[in-house]
Amino acid sequence: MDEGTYDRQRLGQWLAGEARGFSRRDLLKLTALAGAGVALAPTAAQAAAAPIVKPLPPELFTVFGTNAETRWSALAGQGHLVPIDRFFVRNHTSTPIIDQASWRLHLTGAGLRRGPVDYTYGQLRALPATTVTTAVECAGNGRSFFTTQQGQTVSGTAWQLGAIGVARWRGVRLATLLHHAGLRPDAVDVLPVGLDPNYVTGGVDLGPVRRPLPVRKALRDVLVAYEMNGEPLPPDHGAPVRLIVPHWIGIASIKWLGSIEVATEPLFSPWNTQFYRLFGPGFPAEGQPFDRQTIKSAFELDRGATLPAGRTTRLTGRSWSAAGPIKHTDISTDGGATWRRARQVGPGVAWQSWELDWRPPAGSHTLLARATDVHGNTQPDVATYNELGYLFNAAVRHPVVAA
Ligand SMILES: Nc1nc2c(c(=O)[nH]1)N[C@H]1C(S)=C(S)[C@@H](COP(=O)(O)O)O[C@H]1N2
Ligand SMILES: [Mo]
Repeated sequence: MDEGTYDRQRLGQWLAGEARGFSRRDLLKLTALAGAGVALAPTAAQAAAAPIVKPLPPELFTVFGTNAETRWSALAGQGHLVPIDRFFVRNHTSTPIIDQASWRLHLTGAGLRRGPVDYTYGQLRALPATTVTTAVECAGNGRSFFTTQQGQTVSGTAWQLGAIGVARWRGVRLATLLHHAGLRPDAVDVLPVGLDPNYVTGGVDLGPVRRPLPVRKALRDVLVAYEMNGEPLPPDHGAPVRLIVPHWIGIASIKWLGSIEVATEPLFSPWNTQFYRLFGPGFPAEGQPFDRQTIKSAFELDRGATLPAGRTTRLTGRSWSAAGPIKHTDISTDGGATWRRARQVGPGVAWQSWELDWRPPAGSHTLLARATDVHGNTQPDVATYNELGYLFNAAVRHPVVAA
């Protein structure tokens, strides 16, 4: 069964009340509360903590409240991986500091024959390790372009294109832990739960950040990760241990992992019902579920950057697709009137770097990059509108000035 089919089946179960965790009635109740304007003060933990621990110098990051996106100009001249000092951070509340020595990962639930099981950090480290180079990308990456490029109103963090990073993650396959704990054949969903403060929004405490995923995906390629780019996972990226769910939207990759429930019935949380569904014209009233990221490209340049007029400049950037490797990227330097194919450089793992030489005449110019992956997915001119501004995949108009 493919991911889309499973999501549709699960949606049917949710609508029929055959699911646990966060029911359709919970959602309706919440929506009514929010409409009544009930407000909750942030908890002491939320109010006191600095949302992000690492330095966020303005040449590397643009900060939005508890979140920080990478400036694409900060990736020029960098290698294939995004160094930790410039990797974007998306926090619903704030980065918790967790004591590695007393930390445990609890595996629980009716889907385990030998559960519940607790793992210490040392026990995880002693299990066979796997390394994977993959992206973490927020579902809302590129969201601001729904408004600035398409004139549409969306809610959520107004990311440009910097809510993505590619790193080398090392850890234990979730499959190894599930089999060790005696995964039952009738297990269907797993629910990873974060140890950061509860998320409070619209006057309601939604509990800890958590989002279920099907056992099928959990067994395929999900990593319980304790290293990032060869270093112990840093606090902002989930220390001591986070999930890495390749190709899926960033919210699947739960940071500060505390427990994983393995259930024999479909599970729901606000993060696969109220959020991270597609709402709006053309979508079902209850929202269309989705899990995978899409296809995008970005120039390693600030928007509005100044380039030397009449001199050859090497334009560089990267393209990526959650569906598979990038086949080619076409570049326009005249607002989409004409296109030239970029030269691909370096490995095409998780994303593909490219470059193109260009001698701009003096004046204002609009650059565009349009990627195509090996399955023929390509970036459209217009992304499909949805109220929460997810999955922006259109080619982004990038203004520069030559002087
Ligand atoms: N526990 C927990 N996990 C979380 C989040 C969070 O706020 N709390 N944010 C999610 C979202 S929305 C994204 S996009 C990624 C971001 O990972 P990063 O901050 O390491 O870049 O983490 C995900 N995992
Ligand atoms: Mo996200």
